[in-house]
Amino acid sequence: MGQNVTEKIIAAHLIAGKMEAGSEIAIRIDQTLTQDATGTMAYLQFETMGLDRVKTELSVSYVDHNTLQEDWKNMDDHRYLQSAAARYGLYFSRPGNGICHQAHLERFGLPGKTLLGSDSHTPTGGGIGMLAIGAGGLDVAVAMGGGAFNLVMPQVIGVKLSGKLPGASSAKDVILEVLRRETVKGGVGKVYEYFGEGVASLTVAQRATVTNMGAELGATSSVFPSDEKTRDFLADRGRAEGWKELKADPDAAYARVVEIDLSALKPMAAKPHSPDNVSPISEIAGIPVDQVVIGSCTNSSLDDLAAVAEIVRGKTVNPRVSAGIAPGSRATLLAAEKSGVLGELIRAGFRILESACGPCIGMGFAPKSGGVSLRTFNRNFKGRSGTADADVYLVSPETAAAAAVAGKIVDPNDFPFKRPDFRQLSIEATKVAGDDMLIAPLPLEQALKVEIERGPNIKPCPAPVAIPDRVELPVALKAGDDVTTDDIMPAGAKVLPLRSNIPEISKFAFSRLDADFWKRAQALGSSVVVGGLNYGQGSSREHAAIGPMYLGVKAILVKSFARIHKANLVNYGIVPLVFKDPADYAKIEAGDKLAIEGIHAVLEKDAGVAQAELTVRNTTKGTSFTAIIDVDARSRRILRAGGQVPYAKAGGI
Ligand code: MIC
Ligand code: SF4
Repeated sequence: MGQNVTEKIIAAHLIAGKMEAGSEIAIRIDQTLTQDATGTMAYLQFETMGLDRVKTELSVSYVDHNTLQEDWKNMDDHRYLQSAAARYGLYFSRPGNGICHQAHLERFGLPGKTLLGSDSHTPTGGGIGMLAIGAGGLDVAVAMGGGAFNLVMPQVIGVKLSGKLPGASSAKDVILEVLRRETVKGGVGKVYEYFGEGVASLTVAQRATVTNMGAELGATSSVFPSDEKTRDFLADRGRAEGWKELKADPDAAYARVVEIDLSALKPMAAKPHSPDNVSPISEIAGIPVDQVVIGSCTNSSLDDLAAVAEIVRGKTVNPRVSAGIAPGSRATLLAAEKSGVLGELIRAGFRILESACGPCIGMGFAPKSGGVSLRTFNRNFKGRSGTADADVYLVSPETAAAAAVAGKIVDPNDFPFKRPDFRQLSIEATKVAGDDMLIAPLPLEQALKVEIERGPNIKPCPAPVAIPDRVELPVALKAGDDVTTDDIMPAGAKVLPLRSNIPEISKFAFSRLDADFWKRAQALGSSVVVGGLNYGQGSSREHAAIGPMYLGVKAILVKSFARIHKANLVNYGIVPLVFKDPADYAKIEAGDKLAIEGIHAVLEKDAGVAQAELTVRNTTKGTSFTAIIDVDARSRRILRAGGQVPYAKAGGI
């Protein structure tokens, strides 16, 4: 039988395992990317491997998250990253060059390659036909060292596109429709592969919007075929030789097919506080808007900025709206300048923010208290904007622009609109932007002489300790469904500068849910956290595992996990447990003590997940129930060793 695109890329990179959905596989990684908020930990871990140079085809270290330099901390991180890149043979993308996913797509993305990135939106690369996967920094460090990436062979879901986007409907509306149907839990263990005649009408930038926000499905990745549009994208950037065609065989199969008629898509929004809480704009039209922000790795291409400029042309941002734009990359910013798009935006009253993550990660531009903010971003979890009681709606650039002018949510089709084509200008701007803000890897002899700069903000990562065979753990916190990594370890201007300092950042663990968590957990010594469905959705930040680990959390017991967070827990020695019967969740209260025995024997069993059951006794209530260690046999060996670093040191692969 024929293969789909996902299977073709995996087959070409398979090191171990069988390509059967649900089996453990290991794949070779061609490229890696890191960003500054996760990068310091990744390079600190890479340093402990004792290698002279990265072993990938290409590795890039980006600085795009922590660009607010309130004091020396972020700058210390940047300098550490720059010197580590020079020392170990990586490209370094200087702050200002752009958001990692946008900049990587434009400069390094190649169809058919594998990319592992320490950021959950790494699947942006799927827009150009890469198999691009988000992971914790430690997994990326292993890949930089030439190690395989271990994962469960995903189910491949086909998304069949037909028709063409009408009027002011946008790529964002495609992914919002997928989220509406599939939900934020729907994608766990899956790759969404787009196919059908509708694909040809979408530019690579539009495809990348779709694959980027596929992360919100909880999916392992999302991917488009590589076709003429992909070739044009590469050729426009002087990289035509990197193109190759990649499409599913005519008899390829998908586990399931989702059909979307692009011509029937209307502008939509994800309402507060979840990316899958999607409604057509017609149902929420009229809601007064206080803030509009265009940008983030989802919607910050020249196509996006130009669409906004078209809608606001000759008009002014409504007096009740504070509007901002953060272009995705320096090349985009230059193209916007050359094409007159930037001038039109400035004239209309947009505030121009730097080419970085900025407001998406709560780095400035927080909305007013109780305010309504329309953002072209990918996440609207409560409080992520920096304002706890703000209502954030995720929309397309077209919808955001219309609201900026109208001062309320309106259908962008109410405005005269013709989608502009600035391909030629984009080509010129790319040439002008060049590689000036990218520092290329040094030759080995020079690299070996580089001294790594370690300012006082750079603290080594504390080592995990293996779980004992028998534990009695008090429940330090009982949380509900859909706990996000922003709940477990918030970001924002206050916390992000502490990403390289675990003892300090740990004080913010679970602070969104309970400000005193860190004190209580520390006083308890060892503890367990209980949660509901889809625990750990959102970001790849391993700080959401390292922080709790540092505070003595030994296990997390929930109804289900999000993929990347579960892998991060394993890497840092925290045991991920799921209730065999979800009804047992209701029988536990915060403060109860849970006793588990015979943990080591279960961790040592070499068979599948079904073998990994444990009896948990609630010694406070005098009840007992079954929990499952919800990971494959290799991950159980890692847990037995106390985490990925001790496992690798002991020769584990
Ligand atoms: C995010 O969007 O939450 C981030 C910041 O980009 C994260 C990474 C991080 O927490 O550092 C992500 O999505 O992985
Ligand atoms: Fe940056 Fe936001 Fe994209 Fe995360 S989602 S990489 S914070 S722009």
